[in-house]
Amino acid sequence: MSNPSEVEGIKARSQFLRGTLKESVADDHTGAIRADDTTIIKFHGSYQQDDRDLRAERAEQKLEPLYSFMLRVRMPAGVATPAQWLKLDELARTVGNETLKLTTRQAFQLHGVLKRNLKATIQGISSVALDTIAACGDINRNVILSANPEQTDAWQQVYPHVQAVATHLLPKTKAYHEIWLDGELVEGGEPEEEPIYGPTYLPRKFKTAFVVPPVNDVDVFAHDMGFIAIFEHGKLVGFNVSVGGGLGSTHGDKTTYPRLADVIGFVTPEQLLSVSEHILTTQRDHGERSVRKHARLKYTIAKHGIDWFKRELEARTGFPLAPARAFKFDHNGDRFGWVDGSDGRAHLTLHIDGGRVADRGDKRLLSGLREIAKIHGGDFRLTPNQNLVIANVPARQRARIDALVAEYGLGQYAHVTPLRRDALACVSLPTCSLAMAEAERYLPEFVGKVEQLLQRHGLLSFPLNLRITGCPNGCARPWLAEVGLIGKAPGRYNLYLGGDAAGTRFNQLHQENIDEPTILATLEPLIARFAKERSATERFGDWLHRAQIVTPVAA
Ligand code: SRM
Ligand code: SF4
Repeated sequence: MSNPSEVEGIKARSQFLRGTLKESVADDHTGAIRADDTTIIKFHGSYQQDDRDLRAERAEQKLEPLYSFMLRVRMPAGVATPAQWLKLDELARTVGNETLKLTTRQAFQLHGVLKRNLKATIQGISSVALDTIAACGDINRNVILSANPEQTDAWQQVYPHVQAVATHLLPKTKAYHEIWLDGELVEGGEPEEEPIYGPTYLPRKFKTAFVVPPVNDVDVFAHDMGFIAIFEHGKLVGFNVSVGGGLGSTHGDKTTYPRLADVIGFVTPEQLLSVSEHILTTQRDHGERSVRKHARLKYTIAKHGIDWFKRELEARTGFPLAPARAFKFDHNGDRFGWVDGSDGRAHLTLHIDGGRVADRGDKRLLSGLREIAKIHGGDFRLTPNQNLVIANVPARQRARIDALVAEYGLGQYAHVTPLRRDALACVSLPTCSLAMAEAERYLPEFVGKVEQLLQRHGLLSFPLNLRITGCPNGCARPWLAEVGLIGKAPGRYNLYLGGDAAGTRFNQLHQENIDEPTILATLEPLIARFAKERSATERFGDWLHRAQIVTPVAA
């Protein structure tokens, strides 16, 4: 067996996620933290970053990079109260970069927090009963759930199970409280135990999603562990279980690849916690710990086989999984606009370009949502597609919220094309250290160019699922789009075509390392043919298969 990776050593030595973080944060000679602590701080929900737009200039001036920290707030199912929104808004304006980022996994990110402000910021987050623990790192991350307000009754039945699994799989170390919240020092960490994780936690990140069919807004098959809610006569009876999804890969390395999860059976709500724990411990014990790029659950399953995995899981839980129940997905985006709930309350889903809540020109999203939070009598739900639901609005507040939406330019959902409304891009430059090309900053401009193509062929009001990422880690789930662009180098992307509209089929590499004119020149004749050849309800991704421009591949 090969030696454990360096990260395994850092975790083992960290005494349950302490490392030397306290000392690192206290050191005012540098804006950075010690190298080993950059691994440990991820488990506390933060990444050390530097502004890549300024890197070269600062190096020329012989200055250290402009280090700052991204903080990711863990919020099961993406639910936030108005008070929580207002606190995050305040932090974004006072210690962040004056933006709030809504992520593809229903979390908030603050960017640009300087080291000297980290502790107070985490304390601020804690003051409204939120935290950042386990939002990143080799551990079960934020547990997500469909946000579709058309299914409020189903959502209410599933939500307590999301919270239960999220809480059950949290780390038990007190390091977070000790370092950030001035909790009592647990000397050296000796008395602590991590009954589920053990001292080295998981081999790699681990992601859990719950989904309520027929909407697959969470892209459940992209997750390590998925629970597909099954209802009979409107009552939740249990969950189909899926395992082994994941999207990250490395350009040119065929041993890394995206993989769609397998559905392995059905469990009742009573069996859920045991199953979730033992899926995780199977990966804990059998996942790769030497080569990190092979360490996700998808590779463990690919290595041992899905039948082995199921047997191992059943041996650990002590009960067999029942056969999976029938289900069907029809769409993996969000539903926009107002929806009336069954309890007299209404829900408004807003489109947020790139998930970036900021004040830019006449779109004053940060200010507008602050004003809404001040009067809102319900809550907020972040969607898994970087959008936002103003949820549970009492009938009397609807007109006031509509007025604020209009005043602050938040009503894009009603005016933009379906292409723009559903398009996704990851953060990428300037904060992401792994970015090879632009994504979030490029999306609005690129969408405009594709809109021109669609308009020329009479398809401007037609839905087309487009996703862009700055590298093949796949943070905006580009492999599940009808058209996916994956960054290769500045201004150059790999073009992927042929995903479906329900997040159940991967697209495929069509052209490699091409620039914008080539991408548009490649898309135009396909869109022109599609306009002529499509059947009434056919989507672009499905037509690409029917026309044999792309051919199916195994998951
Ligand atoms: Fe991601 C790493 C941003 C969802 C796969 N992701 C990163 C980092 C932390 C870069 C880094 O390691 O230094 C990015 C921070 C950028 C920044 O400046 O904020 C980053 N990922 C994001 C977010 C914010 C994208 C967004 O625009 O919304 C999403 C945060 C989700 C959250 O709230 O937790 C985000 N990342 C995803 C997804 C989508 C999903 O999970 O549904 C994926 C693909 C699914 C998967 O995990 O396989 C994803 N991110 C990755 C990977 C590749 C993992 C792999 O198995 O190879 C990395 C790199 C890594 O882990 O080494 C990564
Ligand atoms: Fe960064 Fe790549 Fe993720 Fe985009 S896909 S946020 S560039 S790691």
